[in-house]
Amino acid sequence: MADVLIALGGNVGDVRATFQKAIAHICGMTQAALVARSSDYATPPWGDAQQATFINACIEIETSLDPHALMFTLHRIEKKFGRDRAHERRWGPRTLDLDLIAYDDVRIDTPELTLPHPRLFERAFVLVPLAEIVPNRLIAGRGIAAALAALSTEGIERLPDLG
Ligand code: PH2
Ligand code: MG
Ligand code: MG
Repeated sequence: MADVLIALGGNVGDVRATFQKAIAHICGMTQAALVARSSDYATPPWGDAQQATFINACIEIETSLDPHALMFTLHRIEKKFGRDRAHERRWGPRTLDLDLIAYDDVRIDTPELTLPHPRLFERAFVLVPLAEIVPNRLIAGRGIAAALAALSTEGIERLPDLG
């Protein structure tokens, strides 16, 4: 079984409800066990400021799917929740974004998939939820808390559990 970190994001629709359902689909469709789930966070939009606040979270799963099969399944789940890759703009609004952040300590560099995620260490909206669930995990030899210390977390707000 591989230990996998996945980042969830979205800013269209009832994103927190989408996350709950998407996590169930991820576990069901990838024969995965959910090891940890972060809180949901409201985060200022990154890359393109002219859009609604995002919700972000991270999960840790254990799965036997290989990285490409897992990525393909995550794309299918995005589509199921209304994601339309053909008509969206880069860094723009979306219902659901599922990013493969790390897959054990595997390194992959292909046009379809780069592991670990190439922009992970630039994004507080990924590192804050990751720090909550895997504070001591090293990714590409870097600690999450140390990477986070170099970034601004201004405007990132942990949301109360949905109950
Ligand atoms: N995703 C984007 C663009 N900008 N900003 C935040 N805060 N969170 C995201 O998940 C995000 C973003 C496109 O994938
Ligand atoms: Mg993303
Ligand atoms: Mg993505």
